[in-house]
Amino acid sequence: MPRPTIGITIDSSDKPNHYESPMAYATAVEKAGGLPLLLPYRTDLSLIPQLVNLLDGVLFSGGNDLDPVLYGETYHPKAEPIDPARQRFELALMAEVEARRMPALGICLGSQLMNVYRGGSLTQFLPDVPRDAAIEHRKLDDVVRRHPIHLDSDTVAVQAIGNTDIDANSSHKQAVNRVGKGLRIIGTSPDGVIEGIEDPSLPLFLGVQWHPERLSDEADHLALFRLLVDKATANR
Ligand SMILES: [Mn+2]
Repeated sequence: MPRPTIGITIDSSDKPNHYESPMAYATAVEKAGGLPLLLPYRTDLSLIPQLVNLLDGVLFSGGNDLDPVLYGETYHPKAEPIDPARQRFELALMAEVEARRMPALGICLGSQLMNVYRGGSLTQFLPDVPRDAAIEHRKLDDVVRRHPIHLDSDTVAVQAIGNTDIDANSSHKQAVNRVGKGLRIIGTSPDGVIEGIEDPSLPLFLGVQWHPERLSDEADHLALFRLLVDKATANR
């Protein structure tokens, strides 16, 4: 049987007028049994339905910071703004994917997009938020940090991973604040930062704040891509 096709959103490059995509996303999808297909965001929005016709599932990838005007704020001084064209495209793509009940996995920015798309808000800069035994969630000085995440047992993520407690990487300064409509929190770090959300009423609408694609040689993290591929297979 042919593999399910998983669309992967992409980013802009520091080089003007160039797209960029960390290879780890496509590699993880392929390793999990999917056929990866990169989605160029300068595509006219009217072509999104035709693009989605090609797909069985979508991976909303990482990137820079959403425009906080979407949740009634202005950019934090430390913000690294997303290309507005990418934001526009991905919001329209998410609406199409949701309307079709197509399986979707959001990673980092992708999970933040899911929350903001549903009317939620973000904490723009975690170091501003006082909390007990605060963990550094950012990648600083090229040091990749890891921290535990506790996942709710009653979630598809835990069914797929087979563990409620995982060791995840952390490379983010933002996180979900007010949870969007129809979403629920599926996991938190020991200092209370929201690390995952889902809409349990859809076949798969799951967002994670960590970067499983960079850990696809670890079973707990590859499991999320297997989940996306399995749901995409079941849904076509
Ligand atoms: Mn984290």
